[in-house]
Amino acid sequence: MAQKRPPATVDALIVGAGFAGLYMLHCLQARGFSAHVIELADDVGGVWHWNRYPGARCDVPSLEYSYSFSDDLEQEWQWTEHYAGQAEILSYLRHVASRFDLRKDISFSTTVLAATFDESVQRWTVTTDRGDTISAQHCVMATGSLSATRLPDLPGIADFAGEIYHTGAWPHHDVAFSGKRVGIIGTGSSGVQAIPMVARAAGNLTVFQRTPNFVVPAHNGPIAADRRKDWQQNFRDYRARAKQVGTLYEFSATPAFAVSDDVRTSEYRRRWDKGGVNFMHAFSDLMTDRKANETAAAFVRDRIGEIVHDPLVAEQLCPRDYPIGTKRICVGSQYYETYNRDNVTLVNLRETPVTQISVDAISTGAATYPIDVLICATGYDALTGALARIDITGCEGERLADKWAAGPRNYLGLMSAGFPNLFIVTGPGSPSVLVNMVVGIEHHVEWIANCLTDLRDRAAASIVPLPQDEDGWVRHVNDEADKTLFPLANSWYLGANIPGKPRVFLPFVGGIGRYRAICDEAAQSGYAGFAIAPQKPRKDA
Ligand code: NA7
Repeated sequence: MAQKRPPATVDALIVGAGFAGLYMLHCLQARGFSAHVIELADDVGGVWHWNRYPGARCDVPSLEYSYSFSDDLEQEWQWTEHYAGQAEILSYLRHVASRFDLRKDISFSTTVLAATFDESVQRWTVTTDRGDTISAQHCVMATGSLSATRLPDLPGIADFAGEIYHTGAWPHHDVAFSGKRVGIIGTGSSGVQAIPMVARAAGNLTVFQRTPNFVVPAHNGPIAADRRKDWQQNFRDYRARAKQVGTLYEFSATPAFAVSDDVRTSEYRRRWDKGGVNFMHAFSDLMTDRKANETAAAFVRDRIGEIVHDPLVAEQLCPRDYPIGTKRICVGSQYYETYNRDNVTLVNLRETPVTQISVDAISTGAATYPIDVLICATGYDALTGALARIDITGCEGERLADKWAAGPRNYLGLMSAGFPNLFIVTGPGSPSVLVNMVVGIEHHVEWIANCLTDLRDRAAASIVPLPQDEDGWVRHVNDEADKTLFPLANSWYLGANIPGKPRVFLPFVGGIGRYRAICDEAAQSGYAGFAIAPQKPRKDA
């Protein structure tokens, strides 16, 4: 099918047609800007286009993991389950694209290769793999926080001759598991969701686990009629609160040791029985006090011991060397129960690392496992990976990749000094993956759209953060992380999953409410911390 080509000149070029890119396009068009989206995939959806692995679903409740900008959309779209599956979220995004007539301004199946800032005209020149060259006053990177997939660098993996899939780049055809010997590497959120589904379908399943994760039950199901009615009547209040807190969990103001052991355990039990990430908000100090955190970790380990029949397997599944929540907590359905199945084997790679992958098997020091289908649930180059795949060059020929070689540097997570008119949605230095992504996205998109409108009103050519304010923000992001337990885990929040990636805590842990206030203040103060350049008078004027 012939693809729509981008215009040669545009006010704003947006990269990515997921939740962020679609809303950015809608917002800018509503304000009278010319805007165009370049999207790698052949349709909208972002990560929900790619993550089609069995069991893929969002672990933020669907009523909240959706746009709040349109009351009509809110009322007309009916989510079926408390936690929506991938197919339903993708249908929603397709519906949004059609309802707001967005596809006409999206070039699909097109990869942005490079973006270069031309200081003489204060514009970006963007090139694509289809030979397009676009001149844009502004560039918005809506490239996703968890979109740059990563295969494990295990010896011999390139020799494997069976079917091999990454959960984040799943094929669009059905994958047949029946009677097959399936191996899965990785036990993060994606592995935890896929493992029970694949175990039911496969001949046998071998799970290769490097680090066990804490998994709380989802207890997913249809949205109850009274819940739906309550949401439809009160959604404005709920959405307003979500803008301050992210997801509407039951946040506790009580420290873990302010209550008796019995009261604490029954609170964990109540939240466990209810399901979801809400578990992590049982007490106010779980992410700041190691001993408090350990009470929650011990509760989950006790549940693992109860659920998993084989005590040796249960022990292998128990995380012991990092605080709960410092690697992203997983939400599962029948995850631990799956290890009671006769056709499931757990291999602990800490004890017996992979020594060789051959054409049809994975070997560890202790055994060889014949494999027909290999699933890599091995995660992403988080927050910076998708940006790093584009060759971005700012003022004085500086490349973003070089500037960020020792860790990302930006102001408010939104813009980087030396790269005028380049905006990043939910990137490093913003709350990003620590809050409901859609809440974060709506905030960024609206801030950027307001900023572009202010610039137009002032007849300004460009905006760029000041280096000293950027330095202050980078320090603040690190200081905030250091007040928490997060730095104690080797997580992708710190880039620890990518060999050679600098160990820097990437998202802003200070909360979306505080972050929102800081960004609002920057805008209301006339963009303190930024330099705004006027348009140069035209030669013919
Ligand atoms: P994650 O959370 O990064 O999980 C990746 C898993 O893969 C994790 O268990 C890793 O172990 C494991 N892994 C990665 N590389 C290897 C190698 N080389 N050998 C063995 N095991 C490996 O990615 P997900 O896709 O599950 O989830 C990402 C987020 O997407 C999720 O939190 C949601 O927000 C959506 P490790 O822990 O590094 O030892």
